[in-house]
Amino acid sequence: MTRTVPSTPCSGQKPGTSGLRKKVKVFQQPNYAENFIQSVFDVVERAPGSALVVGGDGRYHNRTVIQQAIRIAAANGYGKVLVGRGGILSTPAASNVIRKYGASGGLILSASHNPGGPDEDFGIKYNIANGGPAPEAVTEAIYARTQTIDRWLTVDAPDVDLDRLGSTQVEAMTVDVIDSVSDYAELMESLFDFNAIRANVEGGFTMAFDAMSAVTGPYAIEILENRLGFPKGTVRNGIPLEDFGGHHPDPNMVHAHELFDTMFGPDAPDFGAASDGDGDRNLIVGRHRFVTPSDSLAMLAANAHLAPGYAGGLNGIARSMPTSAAADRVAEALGLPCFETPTGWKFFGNLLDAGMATICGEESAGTGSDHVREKDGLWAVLLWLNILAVRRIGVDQLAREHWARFGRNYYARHDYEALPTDRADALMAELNQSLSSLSGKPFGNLTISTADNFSYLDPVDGSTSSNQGVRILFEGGSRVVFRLSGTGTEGATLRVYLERYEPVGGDLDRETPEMLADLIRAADAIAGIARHTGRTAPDVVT
Ligand code: VG1
Ligand code: CO
Repeated sequence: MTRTVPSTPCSGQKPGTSGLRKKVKVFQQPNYAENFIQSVFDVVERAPGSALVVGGDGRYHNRTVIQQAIRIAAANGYGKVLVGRGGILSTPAASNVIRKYGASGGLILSASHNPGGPDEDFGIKYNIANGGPAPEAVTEAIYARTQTIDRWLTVDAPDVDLDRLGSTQVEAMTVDVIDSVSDYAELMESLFDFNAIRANVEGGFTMAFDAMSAVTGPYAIEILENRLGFPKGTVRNGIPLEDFGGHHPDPNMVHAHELFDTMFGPDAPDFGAASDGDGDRNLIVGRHRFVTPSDSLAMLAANAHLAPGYAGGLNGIARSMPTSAAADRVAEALGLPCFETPTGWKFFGNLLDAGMATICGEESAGTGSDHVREKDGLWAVLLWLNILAVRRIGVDQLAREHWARFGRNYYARHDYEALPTDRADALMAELNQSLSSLSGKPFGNLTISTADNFSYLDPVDGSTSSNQGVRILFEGGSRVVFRLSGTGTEGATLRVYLERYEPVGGDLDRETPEMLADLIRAADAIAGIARHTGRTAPDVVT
């Protein structure tokens, strides 16, 4: 029997770059999660009796919200809920399940790379029937609904046993607990040359994969160790923990420093990789060679035809605006269209659906393709393994050959975290006001050519997304981008993206900080970072 629970709107339920993210304590308030889930069901497109996918990254509070979502879905006329065993589905696996089983959408419960635990973060994201994050028009409709909601619907049913595979009835709705890993592993086998990778492993190729006690552990163990033959122990921190072992499950030099120590140590394996809380990000580091995510996108695009799933070539490449232009140079050389979108995977969905782009990427360690509609950490790792196995070279050599052919985009991102929101807003407001007067201005030996605030016109549906970050372009192709994060849960995070291009024949083998030193100084002079925030150095450099 459906029960109507009267409610009133909860403030602050506007989804950010990737869903609604708040502290667990906020989600534990009465009506908070229920209101949001009901608002989703009230506005999204779905036929009566359609299927919904539900799963998360296993963080604290995951199981509670899954049980809430199942009861609310049953009361709202869904015919079926597909849920990963133990409530676990990585973000790319959830995208795959939505597509494979023709679900009308899915709820992905994750705060991605943010820490987990009773005092840390939780999140809910809705993905549409193509398997991708809801586009802005949908997230805005959901937000509008959260502001007027006056009830949510539920049924009185016991919790579903999430640890036992198989079907259960919840009133008229079926709940299928499915194996989280097998569909995904099968998809990977259809895209990559597992035999070539296995042969490389048998020939002595070694790797270390850090699952960061997050969702990719079971996927990585099954694929890397069981199916590809890497020895047991190749996957480190492979058991998903509710608090990720107290760490930030963010695969970068700061939070995955143990992997870095291994990869830059004397006994480094050939290849190192890591993934984030929900499995959609990837870190690639070769023996004594870090590959920036922007470079990884370019290198994967240039070599993707070596994997069976991409043997026919690519339709196009898409990157988010702050991502370096390294991929643009590959697109140009291959005669492919290249798209520049705002930050966040939701902007790639239309391009992928329309067949205009095959590979997409973000500087934040997100890479993916048209195989699902999310970025996909293990996919990127497997494409790298496939390419290295076919070319029979190491990461360092591949990178050097790439730069010799395309030039090198030295790149770094500086994050200033947990800033008082008013100060971060003041910095951005002043910067925006100064844009029209910046052209032609010199900063040290750099001269600004143009400055603007990025606005995106979606070539597929004609929608416009404005205010997506300030771009300062210098003569000669260097660039600084400023934007505020849309995924944090404490104060504001300022992201400063720094990029300098060295052409073929230039200085291709230098250290990134020294190559970016002038740009770092210019960025502070232009935006007044120290003046506004009192900070003289970033908290995190990636
Ligand atoms: C960040 C990244 C962005 C990414 C988003 C979600 O957003 O910059 O590239 O798509 O996180 O990734 P923001 O607004 O904080 O800069 V995940 O792995 O957290 O789903
Ligand atoms: Co993520």
